[in-house]
Amino acid sequence: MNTPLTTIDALRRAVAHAPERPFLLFDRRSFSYKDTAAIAARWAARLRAAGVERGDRVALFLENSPAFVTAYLGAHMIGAIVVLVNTLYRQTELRHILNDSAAKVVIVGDQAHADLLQQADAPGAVIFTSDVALEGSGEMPDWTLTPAPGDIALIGYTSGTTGRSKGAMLTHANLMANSAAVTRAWRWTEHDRLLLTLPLFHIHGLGVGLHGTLYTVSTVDLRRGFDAADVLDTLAHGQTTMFFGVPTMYTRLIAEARRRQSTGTPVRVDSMRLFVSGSAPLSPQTFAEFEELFGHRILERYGMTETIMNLTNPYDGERRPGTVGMPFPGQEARIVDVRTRQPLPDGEIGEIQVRGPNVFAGYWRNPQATAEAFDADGWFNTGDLGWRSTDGYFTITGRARELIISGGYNIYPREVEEVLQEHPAVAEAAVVGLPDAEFGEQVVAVVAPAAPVTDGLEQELIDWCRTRLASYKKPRQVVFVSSLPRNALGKVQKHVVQQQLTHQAQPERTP
Ligand code: MLC
Ligand code: AMP
Repeated sequence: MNTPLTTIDALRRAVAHAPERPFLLFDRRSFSYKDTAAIAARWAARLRAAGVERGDRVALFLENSPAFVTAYLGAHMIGAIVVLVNTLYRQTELRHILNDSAAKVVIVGDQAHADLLQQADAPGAVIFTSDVALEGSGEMPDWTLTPAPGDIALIGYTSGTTGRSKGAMLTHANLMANSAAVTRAWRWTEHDRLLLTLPLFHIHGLGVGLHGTLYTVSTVDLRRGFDAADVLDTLAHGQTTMFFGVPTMYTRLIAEARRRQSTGTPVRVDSMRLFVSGSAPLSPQTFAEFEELFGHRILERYGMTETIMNLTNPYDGERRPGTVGMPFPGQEARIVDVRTRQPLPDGEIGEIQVRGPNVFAGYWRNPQATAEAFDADGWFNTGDLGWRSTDGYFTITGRARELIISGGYNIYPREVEEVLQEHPAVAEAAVVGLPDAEFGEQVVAVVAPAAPVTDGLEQELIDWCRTRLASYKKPRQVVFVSSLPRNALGKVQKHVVQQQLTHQAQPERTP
């Protein structure tokens, strides 16, 4: 098989090679590569009828479904750029992302999501998934409109330090180079079956799970979401070979396996060859507990929206807990001093920089942010801190930017602070991440109120955030203080706030 340079090359190659092979399994339905191409072609025609042309943005505000996969490929068939939208996003995020990307069309699965767009006053013509029949027609697509490798395939919004998220532009060439590297490193072949419970609207589910499947012409068993019991039941059926997840999923799988064992139900994963974890740090304890219960050493890897996958533990060699391994084939990584930007020797902590054909084309309509993200030699500044061992394993130790990762979802404190500050009872607010057993980190808000605290204000502030932002960004706790600690320049000292909360300093109740 030749090497595909775009998602549509990959689809076309799969249809030529194995037209009847199942690409997608969903809700007891199977979609062959040929069916998928035919339905995608129908989406392409529907989008063209809506006036979408090459380079126009098509936003997918969709849950995991065959409609997501076929609309995604259909948009690519006519050279359109797909904008990924987390379905948990609410007014603030929707308004910004759809305005910033100037989406011509937004595809939704139901009226509730269309209503959310209307409430957010978001631009773009709304198309419902029910507009396009989910049946293969047997007719083959017109492949002549296919995109070029350098065309932008998708924009993934990644929260920015300023509170405004930035659109990372990934080209078809980025996506395919990354798939080539990932599938080679993990020995992914056409015989694999991936169980995918991650959302397709982020790079982990889409850029690794779906693209890897398409690239290898294998099969993906796609679910609406993650459910530990359902995953264990599926793995016991003996057809799945791979599972990719975030650390929260692994802690839930461990809990479910223990529950079953306590009732005498064995946990069977005989057909599995690979469990991968990423998007957030996997603790060595979870690694060890999983190995003990499942007999598999989880392969931890490290990636980001801007670069898809960067570093991976080896498939054959030692999978070292607490580390994220080495660069994928064809990619480079190094550690530089945070201030001097000079490369550091092994063992010293600095910022991780990466370079390779997987690295994105820049931020959408934001040349300044793009320029700041790269150095003169084309190294991308990841904003993550870490070190490299003498035998080449990278360990992530922290983040140069303020970022909370909860269950694999990123939360920028500034975005939540801005929303809190809009509430009349809030004089000032600081948002920090505290350790959380289930999600890794949890969002905590420290608020100096504008007037004495009234009963119910904590819940009111949580609800205030919940209606304006994705629900996972809402504070789990609100701590009231008389004022926030500031340095001589007047900047809030987040590390002091964090230390006080971690050491359980008794917060003041009234200012
Ligand atoms: C859901 N909730 C969360 C949460 N997920 N709260 C904090 N952190 C999270 N991650 C909240 C919801 O807001 C909701 O609150 C309640 O929990 C129930 O929602 P749910 O949808 O039923 O939750 P659940 O299905 O259990 O979700 C947990 C999860 C999910 C771990 C399965 O968070 C998930 O799929 N995470 C993966 C995210 C991901 O794909 N990240 C990759 C980004 S790409 P309420 O108030 O409504 O009850 C990337 C690059 C790379 O990072 O390297 O991969
Ligand atoms: P996103 O911006 O959503 O793409 O998230 C990317 C960020 O997730 C990275 O910059 C890291 O901070 C974090 N991340 C991804 N994988 C890992 C990992 N294996 N360990 C620690 N952090 C990770």
